[in-house]
Amino acid sequence: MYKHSYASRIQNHTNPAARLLLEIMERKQSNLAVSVDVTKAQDFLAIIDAVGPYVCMIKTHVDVIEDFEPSLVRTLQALSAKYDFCIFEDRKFADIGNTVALQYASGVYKIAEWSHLTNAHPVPGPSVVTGLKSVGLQRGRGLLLLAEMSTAGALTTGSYTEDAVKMARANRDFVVGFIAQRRMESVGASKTDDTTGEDFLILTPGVGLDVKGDGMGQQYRTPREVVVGAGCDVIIVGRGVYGTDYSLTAKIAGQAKRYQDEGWKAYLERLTA
Ligand code: 5FU
Repeated sequence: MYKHSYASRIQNHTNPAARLLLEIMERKQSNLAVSVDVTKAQDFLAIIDAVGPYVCMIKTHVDVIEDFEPSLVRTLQALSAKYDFCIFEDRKFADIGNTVALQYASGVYKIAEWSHLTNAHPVPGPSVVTGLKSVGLQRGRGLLLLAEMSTAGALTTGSYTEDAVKMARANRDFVVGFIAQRRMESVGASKTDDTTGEDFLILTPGVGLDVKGDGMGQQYRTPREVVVGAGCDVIIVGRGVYGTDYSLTAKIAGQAKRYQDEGWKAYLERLTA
């Protein structure tokens, strides 16, 4: 059982984005990230306004927003300061170093300017980290590698996952952890997760209290299964929080509080088990 508290782990990280996330989790007593996957800027902002008090992080897919304008990220940054949450653009970079550096810094979205954390598929090899790091490190940004996905039949297994962990170990100033379904410290190590002396942030999508899947390959586990059973740090919840009617902001806020409570209760259970 991984028993290190979020507060005690701040000192294990030099990366400013990793430290900020752990500080916010402790301050707000929240290990909940809400993934705001909607296509209208108005809905996007209304959901963030509703869930803001309950989350440590807002995860975005900024490229699905149909009426995107640069001012939207400035509003997002203002909400991040108002409600005290980190921003994680779930971009899943997966190209050669030079291209991902351009995609991260430039284009319509200029992700490096506003997103504390982003992520990358390990598939191109270490150069994907080199490219992103050349843009993000100087800005105090952090990277998560996709070591495991939540979908049925995902190819992110075995030696692929092990190689993702190796890539992270070689870049600990910038790679702060993983998108994964369990802890990763013991992967390729002969010790248990809590005795390696390493500290990766484990952010886990595929979390839901009411359903087990979405009919399109997504697989859900409960916050307790993810945090106590698998030792993960941050639960990422999308549709489980905001459903399909985005105008029901009081209900959305209630769901966010429900997931915050469940996630934090599970964390306390892990610490004291
Ligand atoms: F890397 C991953 C993964 O393995 N599974 C995911 O579900 C990312 N995700 C994201 O988390 C996905 O792109 C969605 O943005 C979110 C899950 O949303 P849901 O509505 O809770 O299923």
